[in-house]
Amino acid sequence: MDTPFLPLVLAATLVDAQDPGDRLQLSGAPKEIADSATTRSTKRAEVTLIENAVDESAGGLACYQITTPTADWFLEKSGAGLSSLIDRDGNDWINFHPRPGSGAEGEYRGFPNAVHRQAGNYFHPRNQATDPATTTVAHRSPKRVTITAQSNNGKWACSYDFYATHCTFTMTKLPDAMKYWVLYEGTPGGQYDDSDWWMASTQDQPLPLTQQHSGDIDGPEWIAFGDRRLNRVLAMLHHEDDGHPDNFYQMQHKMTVFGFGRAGLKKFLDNVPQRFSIGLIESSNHAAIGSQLDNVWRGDSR
Ligand SMILES: [Ca+2]
Ligand SMILES: [Ca+2]
Ligand SMILES: [Ca+2]
Repeated sequence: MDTPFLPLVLAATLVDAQDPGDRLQLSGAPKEIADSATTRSTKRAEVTLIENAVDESAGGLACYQITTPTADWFLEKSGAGLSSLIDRDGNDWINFHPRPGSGAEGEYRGFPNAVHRQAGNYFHPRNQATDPATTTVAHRSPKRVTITAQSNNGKWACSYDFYATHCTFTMTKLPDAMKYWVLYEGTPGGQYDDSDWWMASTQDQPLPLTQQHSGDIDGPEWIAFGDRRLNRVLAMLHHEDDGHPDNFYQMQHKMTVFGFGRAGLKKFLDNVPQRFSIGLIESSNHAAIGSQLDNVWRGDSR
């Protein structure tokens, strides 16, 4: 151990100079300095999991909290759905709350809200209608956290892969003759505004949320939601293109209702596995969003 002692200021400077993902070797430094530097580096560059978190904005429900450089994610444990997605400025783009009767102001919100009256209601942050699921931490590394879920009736299963840039939801099991959809019911930029906007792979100019979309999105299937106060979007990518409707409308000027494989209350997705990524991108430029989805999100791997 010939490495010279690193003063705290120098150690911190070196950590700040590191590329994301790189670890500084602090052998020889006092343990508390090394631990502090590692914690800071990890928080900036990697995917971290708190297994026993609480989502205060979702009525104190028990959650997994996943912290990444782009977002803080809250996965509600009993329903196995996302209840909050917090950006760097503290805005919650999902904004779920379970209060009965709150409707589009709270209890309807979430992602992916995938199983609706198909041998139960599953993979929705828990509201009064959600049936329980069981979740398991299947993988945990600096680059990825994977949480799997199975409905307690044993008929449905899915997984969530959290990466530094996005989360990929994969439906892995469905019962015979049942169908599902994958929804974003939330609040662009932290609250619904009529001036919030959307664009899609085949819609390169922003349209206000008051303008709906009906029908299939041509491949690559993606949609993005923005808020004019922010140079940032929430994007969703369906990795497997299909011809099923991907409809969007706003509900009561309180939340988005977007669904891959949805028209009205009809579900269309009928096979597994299918993958759906969601995340925040620090741009509102159509080409830049498309490039991030093609070059980064689509290339994620286990
Ligand atoms: Ca907004
Ligand atoms: Ca399509
Ligand atoms: Ca489609």
